[in-house]
Amino acid sequence: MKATARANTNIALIKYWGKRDEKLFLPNNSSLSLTLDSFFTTTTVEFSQEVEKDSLQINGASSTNEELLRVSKFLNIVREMAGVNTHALVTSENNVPTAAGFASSASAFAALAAASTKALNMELSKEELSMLARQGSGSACRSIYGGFVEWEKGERADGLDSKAVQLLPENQWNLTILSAVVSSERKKVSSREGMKRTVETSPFYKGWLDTVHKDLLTVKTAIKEKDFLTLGEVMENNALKMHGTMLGAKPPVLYWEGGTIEVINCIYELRYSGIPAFFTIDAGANVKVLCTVEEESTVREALMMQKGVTKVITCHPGSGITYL
Ligand code: 2P0
Repeated sequence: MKATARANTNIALIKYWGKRDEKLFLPNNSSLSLTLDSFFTTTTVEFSQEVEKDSLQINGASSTNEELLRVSKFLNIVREMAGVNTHALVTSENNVPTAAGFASSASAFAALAAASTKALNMELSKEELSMLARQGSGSACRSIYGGFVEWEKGERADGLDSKAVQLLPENQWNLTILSAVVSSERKKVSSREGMKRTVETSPFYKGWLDTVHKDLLTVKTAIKEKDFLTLGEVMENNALKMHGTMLGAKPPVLYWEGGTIEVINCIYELRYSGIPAFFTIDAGANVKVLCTVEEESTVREALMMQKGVTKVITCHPGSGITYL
């Protein structure tokens, strides 16, 4: 009745932005990510007849009611699948700066899905686990696997074909992602609210949907051919298009801060000087920079010189879920 699992976060190279079903977390577009090795969540779930309600501790402290509610709702899905009604004690250790665009919910719900189902001796395939994790947070479905991962959006209304699949294991292509921290503040607009507002009010959202599939196909080929330049160019353009759609929303959704622009300009300058590095930005102010392992220290030094950058964290491709 007790199990522990660890999941890494992932960074979307082709972004998920917008849902066709909010309850089941079904996306409007397929997305593609790289699982990282430096940010992870370790979660222990213990189902116990002795407790009358679920409890949640995050990094040694009691969670907020909102966090507990989200976890309980997720555990209700697990309990229903397993045919039990026992409550659970959940403890979670996060080394991800929460809600600063580092997709902490991805590692959190992937680890929770893995630990809770293991605790109940449910034997789920990776695909089933991915579909379960998706119902806690969309991007979590990709963190079940290591390396390059595609979340196939699916067509079905019941979501049974909306799942992640691995495209290339983590040990097949070593690249570097440098996370430039420009803010550790909790963002003011959640991804959930940001994408909902964009879908409902941005006239540019149609343009996003018209081009994202082509971006995905191009990146899949680039991964197959280990074509770094194409991967970087399409990834960067895809992120800018996602942020462009948000700026057209009413009221606008702007996650960037001064440091974000500084890092963007720094990457442009590196490229002018012949160093291939590309950026991507999630629903937050921090910037992730993709470069080759050979250029890692040069790019890192350039990022550290930026006034608005407080920290640079080096990541490489990471593994999927592990049971501890
Ligand atoms: C992604 N993001 O593909 C995109 C790009 C942020 C920008 O998935 O509402 O926490 O829980 O499904 O997964 C962040 O959104 O949102 C996200 P929900 P989630 O990584």
